Amino acid sequence: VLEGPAARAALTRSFNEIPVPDAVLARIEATFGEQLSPEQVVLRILADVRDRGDDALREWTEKLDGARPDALAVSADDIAAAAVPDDLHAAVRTAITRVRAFYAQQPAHGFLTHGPEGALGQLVRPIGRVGVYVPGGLAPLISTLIHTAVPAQVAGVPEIVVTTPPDKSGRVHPAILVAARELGITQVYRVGGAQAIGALAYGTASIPAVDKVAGPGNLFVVIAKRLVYGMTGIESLPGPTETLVIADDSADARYVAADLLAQAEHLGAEPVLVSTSRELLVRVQAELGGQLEALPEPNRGWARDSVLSRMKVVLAADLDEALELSNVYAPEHLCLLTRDPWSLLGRVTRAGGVFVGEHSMEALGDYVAGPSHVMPTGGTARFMSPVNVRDFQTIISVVGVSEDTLRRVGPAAVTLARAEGLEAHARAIESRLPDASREP
Ligand code: HSO
Ligand code: ZN
Repeated sequence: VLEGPAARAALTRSFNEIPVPDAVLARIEATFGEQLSPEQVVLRILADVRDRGDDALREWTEKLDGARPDALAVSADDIAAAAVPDDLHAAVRTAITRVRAFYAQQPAHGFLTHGPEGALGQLVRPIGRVGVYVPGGLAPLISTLIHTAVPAQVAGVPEIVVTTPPDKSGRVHPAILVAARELGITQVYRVGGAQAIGALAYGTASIPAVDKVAGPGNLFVVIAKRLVYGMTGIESLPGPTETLVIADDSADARYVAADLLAQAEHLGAEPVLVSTSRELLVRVQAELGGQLEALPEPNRGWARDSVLSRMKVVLAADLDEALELSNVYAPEHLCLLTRDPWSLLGRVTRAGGVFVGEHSMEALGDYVAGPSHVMPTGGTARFMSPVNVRDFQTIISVVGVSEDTLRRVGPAAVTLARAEGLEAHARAIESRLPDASREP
């Protein structure tokens, strides 16, 4: 249990390098026969996809995912035929409806002020083609497709391209295909990891290059997104998940433990518990042990790894200190399990999402609450936001001033242009100014 300055130090992140788990380094060595950094691996993969297109995608998929899909594109017939049990199909629809209703409320319009000044404003336009990365591997994240594609659709994006890693037999989970069909998405490709990001950035014979790539991924996906940024847009860098729970003595230890474990079962997750009550910490510890043992495999193993290797437990002097530590950490998810959770909201300055009270568990937010579960991780909540409508739009500035305005402010522009030594700028302005307002 950490306290005071030690707690602060443990929750302060380093942004000089992305931490690389030992298991990842071991896997790189096993795959490549030499110790490369994740960044070196990603550079190799990206260059290969850029140079050799689909052939490179097939080879990396075989090497890294152990699958050899017949075709990279999922056929229209396969998307049309995908079927899941009725309750799952209905749940997919519920999630889509609720996420759509949430983003329909996001103000995302431009403005154009007409007046004696003329007109100045901003046009808002949807991005043309967006690539959505849907993590697969251990858990096929059906909800991630919904939580990324729906805000893009609300923004007006006309074309969405989905990439997701295939399972060992080369297939995409039918529920991902059902969700794509419900969303009206027709382009789904069986490719994941850095190679998928490369395909979306450069384009290949089968996969079109996109204007922006969105969606969470593992360390390799995050690094690939950083490296292709500029060639294509990226929405943010969502990576391994983390949850910080603030609990006081009134919190129900069963819920605190359940919420920590819900995120701990994501591979590489970092659960953090900050409490003002030593007594609660003791109760949560007992609950965690019991609930962990009760989980089925393989989830128990994933959750245990997160709890044993990354979980942090902090005893805070009071709720003020708890919030201060949370703001330093800038968690992807902040869960408030306290007597009066709403009273804390005003002191939250850095987090991807805040989950207020025991009815608003983060796991609900992962699926059907409304806001996208794609949120900034790794402390990037200092400068990034959850996926939202604005991520999928651009702004175009509009300048259309009146002659009157030109006369009034033109001379200042001429002066600035000459101060910058840019004579042609000065003359372009001056040529439209009446002699009287010209500078001597
Ligand atoms: N909690 C994860 C998202 C997710 N959970 C998808 C379940 N499915 C990262 O925020
Ligand atoms: Zn989750």
